[in-house]
This record gives sequence, C-alpha cells and structure tokens, in this order.
Amino acid sequence: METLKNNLEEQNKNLANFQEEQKSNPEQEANPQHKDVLFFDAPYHSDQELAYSMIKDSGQNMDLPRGMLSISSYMQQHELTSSVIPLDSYIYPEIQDLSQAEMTQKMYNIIDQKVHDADPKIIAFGLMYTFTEPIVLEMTSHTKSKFPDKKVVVGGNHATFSDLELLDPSAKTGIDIVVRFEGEETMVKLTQELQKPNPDLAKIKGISYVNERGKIVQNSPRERMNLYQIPPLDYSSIDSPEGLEKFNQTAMFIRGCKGNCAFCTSPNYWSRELSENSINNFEQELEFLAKNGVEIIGILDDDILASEQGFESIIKSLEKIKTKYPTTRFIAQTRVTHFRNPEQNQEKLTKMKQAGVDRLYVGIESGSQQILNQMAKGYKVEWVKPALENIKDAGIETGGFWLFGHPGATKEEENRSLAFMEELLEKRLLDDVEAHCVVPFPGTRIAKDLRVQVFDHNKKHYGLLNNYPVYNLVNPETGKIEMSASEIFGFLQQALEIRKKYLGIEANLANRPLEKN
Ligand code: B12
Ligand code: SF4
Repeated sequence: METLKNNLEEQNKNLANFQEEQKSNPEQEANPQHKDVLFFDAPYHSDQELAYSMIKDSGQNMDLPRGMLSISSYMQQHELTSSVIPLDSYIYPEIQDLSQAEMTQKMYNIIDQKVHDADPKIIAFGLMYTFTEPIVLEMTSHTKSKFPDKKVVVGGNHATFSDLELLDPSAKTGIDIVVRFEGEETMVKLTQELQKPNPDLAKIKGISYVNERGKIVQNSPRERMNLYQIPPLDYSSIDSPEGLEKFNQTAMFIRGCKGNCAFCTSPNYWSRELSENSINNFEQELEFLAKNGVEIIGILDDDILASEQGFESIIKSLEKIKTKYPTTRFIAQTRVTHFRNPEQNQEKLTKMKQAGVDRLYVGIESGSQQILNQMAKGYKVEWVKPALENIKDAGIETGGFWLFGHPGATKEEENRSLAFMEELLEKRLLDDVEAHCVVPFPGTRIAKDLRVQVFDHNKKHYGLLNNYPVYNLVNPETGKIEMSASEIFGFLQQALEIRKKYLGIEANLANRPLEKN
C-alpha cells in the first residue's frame, strides 16, 4: 500500500513537472517534432565535381559537423531545442547515380521536409569551408524563398570572414544573419532574442545582419567561450539516416594555435589565444568513440604541444582510454617550432607513444628558408631533420605537410623545397607526405597580399584537396607574372611524383583544367 502511495505521489510529481515543462514550451506541446533551431551541414557531396574527388580521397567517409554539434549541445543546456542534419548523409548512398540537378532537388526536398516538421525559428547552415559557399548559397536562397518568415543564419570559419559579401542585399543570398567566430553563446542569445515579440539584434554580440534601413551592421565580437561551460557533445542531436560509423571520428582538446602563419585563418580566427576543453568532456568524447569500436582517433588540435598543461591533460586522457581500450590508436599534429633544440620534447614524445599516439604530423610546408620566412612559420629548416629523427626515435610515425605557390616563392626555392622533401623521404624520416597548393582563404594575410593575383573566383575551387592554384604570383609593381598557376601546379605534381616513388601513394587530382593563365 505504502509503495503504491509513493508511486502515485511520484506520478503526480512527474505530471506536475511535465505540465510545467509544457507551459514553458508551448510550441513543443503543439508539435512534438518542434525544434527552435535546425542546423544543416554544408552538403559538399551534392556537388558532383567535389563529390567524386572527395569519395576517391576519403574512402567515402563523411565529416561530423563538430562546431554545430557543440552549439547544439550547449543550447540544450539552456533549454533550447535543435537538431544537426549532415545533408550529405541523406544523399550519400545514391551519390554516384544522381545528376547534379537531381541532387540539388533532393537537398531542397530534405530541407523543406525537415523545416516543415520542426517549424524552427532559425534555419542555420554551416559555412566553415570556402569551397562549400556556392552550395550553401543555393540552399540559403532556396530556404528563404520557401520560408520567408524564418531567419536564415550562417556561421563558421568562411562565413565569419565573408559576412559583408554574404549579407550584401544585391547578392540575394537569402541570409539574414552571419554568426561570427565561436557560436555557442551567440546562438543561445540570438534564439532567445528572436523568441521575443520585438527582437533587438543590435544587442547580440558576435553577429552581422542587415538593419531596417538596409545597412549591414557588424556587432562587436563576443568574448571567447570558457569551454568548461560547454557540456560533452550530445551525438543524439545528429539527425542522419547513417550510423555514426560512417563519419570520420575525431576529438579536440584545445581551440586555437600560437602560430602566425600567413596562409592560415587561425591567427585571425582564434587571435593566437588558446582555450582548453574540460578534461571530463574530452574524455567522454574519446570514450564514446572508443566504446563504439573506433580504433584510430584523430586528435584535431592544431598543435598537440601548444601548452604544457594542456599537453599533460591530453596525455592523461589518452592513456586512460588506451588502458581501457588497448586497440585504440591516436593521430596528432604539431609544429616544428617546438624542436629548436634536438633534445627538446624527447620526454613528451615518449609519453605520446606510451599513450597510443602512433603518428604525428608536422607542418614542414617548405624546405626553403626564404619561403618559410614569407610564411612566418617561425622556425629554421635545420630544425626539421632532428625533429623528425626524435619523433621516429620515440617510435612514432611521421607525416609532413607541404605547400607550394606561397607569395614570395621562386622557382629556385620551390626546387629546393622538392629536394628537401626527397631527402627526408630517402632517409626514411617521413612516413607520409601531404602536399597542396596555397589557397587565399578569406581571413588569411595572403588573401590581401598584392602578389596573389586571383583569376579563378569560383569558390568551389578554393580548398578541396588544394590541388589547383586559383591565382598567379605577380610582381605588384610591374604586374608581371613571376610564377604562373601552371608552374605552381607543376611543382605540386613533382611533389606527388616524389611521394609516389617513396611511399607508393597515388596522387588524386580532380580532373579540372587550370583556367585563364
Ligand atoms: C578538424 C578540421 C578538419 C577535419 C574535419 C572537419 C570536421 N568537419 O570536423 C578534416 C581533417 C577532415 C579537415 C579537412 C579539411 N580542412 Co579542415 N579543419 C579542421 C580544424 C582544424 C578544426 C575544426 C573544428 O572542428 N573545430 C572545433 C569546432 C568546435 O570549432 P569550429 O568548427 O570552428 O566551430 C565553431 C565556430 O566556428 C562556429 N561555427 C562553426 N560552424 C558553425 C555553423 C553555424 C550555423 C554557426 C552559427 C556557427 C558555427 O561555432 C562553433 C562552436 O564555437 C579547422 C581549423 C580550426 N582550428 O578551426 C580546419 C579548417 C576548417 N580546415 C580547413 C581546410 C582548408 C580543410 C581542407 C579543405 C584541407 C584540404 N586541403 O583538403 C579539408 C577539406 C575537408 C573536407 N571535408 O573536404 C580550413 C578552412 C579554411 C576555409 N576558409 O575553407 C581551416 C579553417 C584550417 C585553416 N586554418 O585554414 N579539416
Ligand atoms: S598553419 Fe598550423 S601552425 Fe600555422 S597558424 Fe595555422 S594552425 Fe597554427
């Protein structure tokens, strides 16, 4: 009897709570499928040219939109509902059989259906990569014309540095608001504001928008997030017909990098300041992946050695996971600057190996000191060999990134860079090489460099695989071409030949001719 009474009391309490919840979220009551925000991830697979090269390159895996997942998890903590929809996963199985027009139509149908079901206040699109801009703009203009009363929002790396172009009324992109830089707190504040009868966008930090007078307003940026306030990623907010195993599996501890490279967006995006995740979140992310059978986990931090304390936390977490799931392995990346003295970091490398780091990628970028100085890499070519030797001595495989066609590069210096790559491969100091052409991404210093004369303005060509330069290098005073796109491409081809000779890796160059040079 007593138990029944308790049960009833409990039931009444639950009912009261439930009714309270219903009161606070009437939209949910009216429509159980309601979400305050729908996040769509850029469907780069919907573009055939990109899709085929992607599929060849990545073995068909898709990338999980981590940034939007983090925002969605944070919103949930603030009692705001959202779903993250990786659009690729909805067209993925049929991709080889659909025409471009059919794929685009399929995208539109998915967006229409999802928006119809969830009736969100905000429809948000991820715009992290420049090469996805044309596809995202197709989606945003379609969405706005179909749902004129909803707010169309974009955010991410590329969007942050392209807000003026994206919001230009004459461009008719359908975008109402650009969220700049980190999105967690801004999206919470924006969603709450838009729920009011007379929202005032002027007070939302971190956004750009068009005001009533048709003027683009860039509100002041928001302070950086304290990552300890963000809950662990909630994978259940991913809305995808594919299992998580179809996505590349990664984890990240530190946002930002101390480097100042001229070709990278990081210095302007993260202001060369680091913020650390909570160890608890990081471990939960790793645990989730390892528990689900992921054996190779990429640690996405720009630089695993970026901070002493951060490094210790990362290692402790990796060790824990490695002990619990012994077959798990990790891949990480770092900078040559940490290897100024040959003995420097030997102990840390040993710790990495013990914790399961099997391969470490290093941003070598060039074998020419002159080019490295132009890039502002902050290290000497002589540091590279001992650095790789030390990594190998610790039992860790090495990978090196290379870039061709940086402003300031000459043919002689690029040849020097190729010879350096070959020497390192010959000495078996490198187990992998990733070579690309420089891309003038918005937000980088080289995008404003007068030596970079862009002739290909099709954003689809900005970055996927970085195989084709979209510019010639010129002398700004005379306008004379000093290194043409074809010549830069020639250096990349030579690099890929060298890689094939030593590592047997076939180059995957999308079938796109170099234009107008
Ligand atoms: C991890 C990573 C990858 C991973 C996977 C990406 C993923 N989907 O998870 C891999 C290794 C696959 C990858 C590959 C490439 N990458 Co990458 N990558 C990164 C990296 C290091 C971290 C991204 C990340 O997860 N950050 C952690 C999350 C929490 O932060 P976030 O994504 O920035 O998200 C926050 C904000 O940006 C914002 N936000 C993000 N999205 C959205 C969306 C909305 C709606 C809103 C409101 C806000 C918002 O809020 C989020 C939370 O605060 C960044 C550099 C960096 N440090 O940011 C480069 C970066 C994004 N990559 C870049 C590039 C160029 C590439 C490649 C094209 C390289 C190549 N040559 O092949 C490929 C292409 C990938 C592809 N899919 O085809 C460039 C993009 C530059 C550009 N303008 O295009 C970056 C910025 C590196 C750089 N500094 O140049 N990459
Ligand atoms: S290229 Fe690498 S080292 Fe340089 S600023 Fe970007 S993330 Fe940092």
